[in-house]
Amino acid sequence: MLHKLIRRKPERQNQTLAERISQSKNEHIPAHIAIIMDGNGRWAKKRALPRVAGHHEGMKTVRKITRLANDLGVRALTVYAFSTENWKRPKLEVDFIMRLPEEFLGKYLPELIEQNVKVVMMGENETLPKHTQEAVRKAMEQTKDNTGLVLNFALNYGSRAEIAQAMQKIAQQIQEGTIDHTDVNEDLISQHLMTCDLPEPDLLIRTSGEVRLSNFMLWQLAYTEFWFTDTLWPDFDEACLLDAVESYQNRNRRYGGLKGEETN
Ligand code: V07
Repeated sequence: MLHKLIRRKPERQNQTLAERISQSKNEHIPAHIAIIMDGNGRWAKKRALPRVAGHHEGMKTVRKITRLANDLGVRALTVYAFSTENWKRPKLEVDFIMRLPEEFLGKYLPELIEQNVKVVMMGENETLPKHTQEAVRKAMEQTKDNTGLVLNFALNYGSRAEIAQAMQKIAQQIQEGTIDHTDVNEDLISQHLMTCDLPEPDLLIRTSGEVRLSNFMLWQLAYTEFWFTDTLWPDFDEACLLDAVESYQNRNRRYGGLKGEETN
């Protein structure tokens, strides 16, 4: 009893990053983290910079967070880079954003390869600019055999469209007679989503104070823990990711014995 009071773990906020990382690794690490990277425009506005400066800074955050997630042993990291709604933004802003995959990969693909990261994307590829498609295609090709973190870019992605597309594929198979309508169950639907090769997200992070899903992974997030923060995406750093992971681990520890009972 007494030793618990005297030899308490140091407060996590006073620990160095390295200490927090190694402590987190001793506990259950979320296998899949999904992130809605919000607040790039607001970050720029606060500095009287153009919105695109915020998107550019946000791109550097993706690199930073990928490196830490991989180091922690996270298996998959999905980042919402561009939604089907984002086409409504001014054309010049969209044109700039669509150059970011090339810039990101031009700068960071060598280190992603070095870190054994596998790059994949989900979303409607065909309506992206050709130069964007080509950059992403090359990165996926060059990293396809990597066995470390899967870095999944949601690019021109919308969850309802994804579900509708899965339904079309399933309906077609029923019509062709390769499956029966009674074969349609949760597993079959999951297998037809763009995330069919990934575990379901354990942790969803949304930055910038917005508390909604915005058509992101609606099916896949059914049992996911949510972490919302006011931090703007360009300001989101290693300590912020550790805050989210530690909170996930605390919840897990608290409810660990009650899986499937009070947690649903
Ligand atoms: C984008 C930066 C992050 C904040 C959110 C909006 C802007 C990295 C990529 C990317 C995508 C595919 C890929 C490699 C990198 C990216 C878009 C926007 C469209 F293979 N950041 N980033 N793509 N932003």
